[in-house]
Amino acid sequence: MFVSLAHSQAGPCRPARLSERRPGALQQGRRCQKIQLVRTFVGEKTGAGATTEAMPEGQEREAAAAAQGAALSRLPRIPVEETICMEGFGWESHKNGHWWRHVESKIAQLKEAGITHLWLPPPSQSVSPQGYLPGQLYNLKSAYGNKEELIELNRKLLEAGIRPVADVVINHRCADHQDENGVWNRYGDDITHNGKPINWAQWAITSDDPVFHGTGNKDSGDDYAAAPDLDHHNQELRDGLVDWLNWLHYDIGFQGWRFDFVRGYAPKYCREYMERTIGSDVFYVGEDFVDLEWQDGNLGYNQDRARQKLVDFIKEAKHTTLFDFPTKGILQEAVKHTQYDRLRDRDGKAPGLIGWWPARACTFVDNHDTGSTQQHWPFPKSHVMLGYAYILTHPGVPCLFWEHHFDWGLADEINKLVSIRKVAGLRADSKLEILAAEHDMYVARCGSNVTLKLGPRFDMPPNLVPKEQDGWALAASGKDWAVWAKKEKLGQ
Ligand SMILES: [Ca+2]
Ligand SMILES: [Ca+2]
Repeated sequence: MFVSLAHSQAGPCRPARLSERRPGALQQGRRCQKIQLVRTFVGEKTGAGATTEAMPEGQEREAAAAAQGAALSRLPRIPVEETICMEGFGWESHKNGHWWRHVESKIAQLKEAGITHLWLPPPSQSVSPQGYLPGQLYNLKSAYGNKEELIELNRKLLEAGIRPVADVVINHRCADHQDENGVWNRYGDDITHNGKPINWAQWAITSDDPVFHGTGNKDSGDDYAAAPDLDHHNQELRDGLVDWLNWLHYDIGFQGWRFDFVRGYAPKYCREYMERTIGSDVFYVGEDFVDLEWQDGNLGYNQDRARQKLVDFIKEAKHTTLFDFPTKGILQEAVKHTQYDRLRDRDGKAPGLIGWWPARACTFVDNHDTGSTQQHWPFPKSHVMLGYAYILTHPGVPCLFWEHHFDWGLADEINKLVSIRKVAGLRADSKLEILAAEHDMYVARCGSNVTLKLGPRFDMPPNLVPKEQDGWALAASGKDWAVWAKKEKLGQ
């Protein structure tokens, strides 16, 4: 049996507040419950291709922004492989009312955490307070705060050496006005800005959107039920989005993009949005909550089709990483059922996206959808640190979660693992050697100087125990996990 993970795309699945405008989107939000995203994916495994560079647009705007006093400090680019990201919010962070200011108050702790990037929630005005039903893209008055507070937050993050990443929701956009049939498919553009106006009409909406009466081309990806899907085939629409992204970069201070619902449009457009804005060699991440395969309610051991789908997208989009949903799913099933043999595929590699394309895999334990207050697909609570021990000692770009740090009291333990990763020089593309993967024990060595053991088995085979005489020292441990590092790396 092939069972879809019912992808619950943040905002629209939750009832929006009645006081909010655009009832069209509100009504359609209920349809989201019925989405079944079951697809079959085929293709070939691939590695990274050659790079062709396109110059980002909008650099001249930097000087203009400086003249307006909005200049933001710039940070040197760091290799994507050395990125350590954190999701800087949970599902209900908007309830704080001043989230931008709240994050600003935590910058010292964020710096201590050793992160290089902080992913912030969608910044634009939105039908749903979480931000995933955006309307007026240039209006940055949101449930998280206002434009001035956001610029100030980004400026302070950059001063602290942390690059803010914007959550870019561009598969769909909620309209401001109804057409003659009462359908919400006409857009306003209420905020004065440079670049193309985005007061779009039905032409900007895909013609196969089942609800919003678009007259554009057919969707280049999946439809999102709760809102009008944008026609990314349309050059004028793409130009408008590029202008907006460049404004977010040059005027507001964002240094990377997290592409929401990236399965909703073609990877070539995703590539264009990177190349025409911040450019290549920068950390980006896309969210494709890919369907995993299940048999009789059990997660299949082989998730090649899921990771193949992710690889196919990355190959065409070229510059972005994707969230490694296969790794999360497999790891948490291994923990739940004591099936650590899941953690090695038939070729002896890691079974998630990190096994095939580690430099383009963004690993995580939970996010605002899977965990937080939604709990759609949470990692076993008792073993969250085991999850961090895995992602922080393994290849891939790790993405921490705000709530684990600030609400669960795990900051010290996670910081220690981040520190071990940095001191040992582990990167997204470090070599991984899986030494054992049995039902109750997993042992792996990453980058030749870090060893991880997972699972409840107490006695490791003597040949697998990292020995002091070989230069190993226990660096960190917790429930069912232990990490050793080479002593010279720990400064011992
Ligand atoms: Ca739609
Ligand atoms: Ca779409």
